[in-house]
Amino acid sequence: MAEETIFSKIIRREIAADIVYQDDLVTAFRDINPQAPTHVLIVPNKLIPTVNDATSEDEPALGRMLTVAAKIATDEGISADGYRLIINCNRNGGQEVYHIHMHLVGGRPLGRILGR
Ligand code: DGP
Repeated sequence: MAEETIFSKIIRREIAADIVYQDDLVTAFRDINPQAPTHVLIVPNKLIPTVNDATSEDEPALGRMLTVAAKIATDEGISADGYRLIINCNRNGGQEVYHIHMHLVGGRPLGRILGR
């Protein structure tokens, strides 16, 4: 069994977070250290540590993460100008919290995909 992270406690509302969306499969909440005017994390309610651990059974939740991202972008008023969705995986990907999460970042021009 993978070890729970702080995100499981946020999903269960045991610790505070600014939750902007939640349903049976996913939860979305504002990043504690925002990198742009909009910075929301979208996570599966089920603990899946990394993209490497995702299985075909997880596809409904993983697909929901994308459609919820689009909904939140619309709610935030950034869908027309655009935004970026990022999932980091393991050390070289810069993953810090081992519960899959998609960063939804926008509200300003983000430049090229990889900073140097
Ligand atoms: P990553 O590097 O992709 O694993 O990003 C982890 C993100 O999680 C990072 O941008 C900060 C955010 N984060 C970490 N702990 C908390 C927390 O307790 N609450 C919230 N809202 N965000 C957190």
